[in-house]
Amino acid sequence: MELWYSERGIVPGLALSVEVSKVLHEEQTEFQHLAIVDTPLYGRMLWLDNIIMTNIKDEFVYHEMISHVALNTHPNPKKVLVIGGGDGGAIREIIKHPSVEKAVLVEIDRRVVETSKEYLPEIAGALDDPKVEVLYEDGIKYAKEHKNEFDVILVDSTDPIGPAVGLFEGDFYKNCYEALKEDGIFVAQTESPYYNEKLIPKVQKDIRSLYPITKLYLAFIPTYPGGCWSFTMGSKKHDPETVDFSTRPNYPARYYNHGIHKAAFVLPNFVHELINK
Ligand code: AAT
Repeated sequence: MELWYSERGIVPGLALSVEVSKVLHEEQTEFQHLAIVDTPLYGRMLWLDNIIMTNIKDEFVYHEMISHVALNTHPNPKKVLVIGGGDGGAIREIIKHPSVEKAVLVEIDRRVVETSKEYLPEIAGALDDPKVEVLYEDGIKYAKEHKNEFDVILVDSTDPIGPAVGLFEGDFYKNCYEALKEDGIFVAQTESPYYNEKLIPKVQKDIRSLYPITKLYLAFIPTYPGGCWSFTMGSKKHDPETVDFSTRPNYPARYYNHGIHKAAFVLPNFVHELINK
């Protein structure tokens, strides 16, 4: 008997289906339905509420691109905050930067972290690094309670449903702005330009109202709807498009390089239109 898992409902009219060879773990946590499955195509996968979060085959694209663009734009990032991202992939990338002294992960669902450590050590392995602090609380509340503290804030959130709705709202963005230092940089995953025609311009507007430098950049992720994925950056001082790469660290990466960093800001016309709506 073949078993297939389908991501359905988040983009109306679309199903993203993957053959599953083995279901390793399923539970209803306090916040969401969590599943870990093995698949022939993507290797091990983490699903939340029947939506694909990450998998062994393509996770490097998302985790490198949510992290390294901001971390190389900032000349000396020391303290970094990740909101969401309980699988630990963004944290693994952040601590590759030698200037980083502390990375704080604020994940609402403890079970995502615990399960990722157990079943996805390739992704979650860095969560035990001494530079990393893992807190189990709502990122919306955490951002409100911290001022002038971080060089970089990354929002590695689920889609704008359930506990993540507030992570796409103006008040949260304002609190993140205030939690950043005077030359801080903010990045949020902002979904697919094909299917989120309302969300992307709304986030652009919110971020533009706060930061002098606001940009959208893209990466290609086969397991997220549309395959073409967007990240929105707000920067108080440093322009991601004029980075002096000769002063930036070298570290191993599979997707990110300096050419990709520059190219990611080159947008197709329809995406330009979307962000200027
Ligand atoms: N690294 C890719 C995986 C994710 S998971 C996003 C995480 O955000 C989940 O573990 C979820 O529990 C957490 N989260 C949701 N809301 C909050 C909140 N309010 N505070 C803190 N953490 C939160 C991203 C996948 C993107 C999927 C694209 N389709």
